[in-house]
Amino acid sequence: GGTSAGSSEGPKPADQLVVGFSQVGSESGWRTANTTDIQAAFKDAGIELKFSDAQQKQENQIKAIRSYIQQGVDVIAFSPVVETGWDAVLNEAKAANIPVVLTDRAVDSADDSLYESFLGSDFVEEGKKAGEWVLEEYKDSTEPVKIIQLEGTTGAAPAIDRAEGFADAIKGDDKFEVVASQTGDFTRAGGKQVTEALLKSNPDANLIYAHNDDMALGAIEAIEAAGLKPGVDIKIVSVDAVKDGMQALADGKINFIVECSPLLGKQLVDIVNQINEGETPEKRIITEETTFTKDQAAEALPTRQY
Ligand code: GYE
Repeated sequence: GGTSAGSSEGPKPADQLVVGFSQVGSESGWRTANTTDIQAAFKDAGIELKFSDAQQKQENQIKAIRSYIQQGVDVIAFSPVVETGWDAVLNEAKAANIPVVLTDRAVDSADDSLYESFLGSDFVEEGKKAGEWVLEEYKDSTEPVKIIQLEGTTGAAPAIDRAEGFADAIKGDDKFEVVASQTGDFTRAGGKQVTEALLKSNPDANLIYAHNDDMALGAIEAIEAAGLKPGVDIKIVSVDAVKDGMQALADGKINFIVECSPLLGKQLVDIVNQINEGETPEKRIITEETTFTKDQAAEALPTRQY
């Protein structure tokens, strides 16, 4: 145990700082890139990073956070697998005087003194961008557009918010109908399985909106197995823009991708340094992101980092 960073004793040298990071899991290409980037950034900064993988289970994250509290780390960072249920453990961190930083995903807590800063994307905006593409793509069509939604992990901020932003964007026009919506847990296997089942009950679906590329890639397999052409018979829009997703977009199997950057490592190190210096980091830091069409994906692929 010891004194936490940014205490009255002043900042610690980088090589004496210890940060505990509880990662969601390794469910997707996005997550793998996020883990790699965070580990590399702390290595570069010469700051020790204790890392644990919660395998998409909240109980594992709570255990990891408790263990970081017990070890008296200087800062705890974590990407909450779901939004709710964090108040107890975050109050324990607060009582131990250990600052907490949220990366990537939000918590749904009324008390925002339980964390110093939240670094990550605006998922509602991402969903909105996906929906706006759909509006544009079908603007000349008078036929109904039947949409299957592949949701991310139930209760996770990106699943809740990407559904909300998308629904908001398309709600003005009755021709758009979400005929089925189920979770594929942000995994390729989940996306494949759910698409297989939902194509049987909705053979006339026109479009799949996947909350991440991995589920879209699983959907592609299911569509092909059903003898249909992904990107043509059934259009696909997804979120992330990881390399495999971008390749499928360049190949015409996905039609549009909204970017969600996993490269949060450098900014997380900056926040940790600010806390260590006794400064107050910004409460909400939003990642900058773009969108990709087929041609833009082909152009970006050769230099894509993740
Ligand atoms: O979009 C998905 C991952 O929380 C933004 O989690 C992240 C999401 C990302 O599994 O691929």
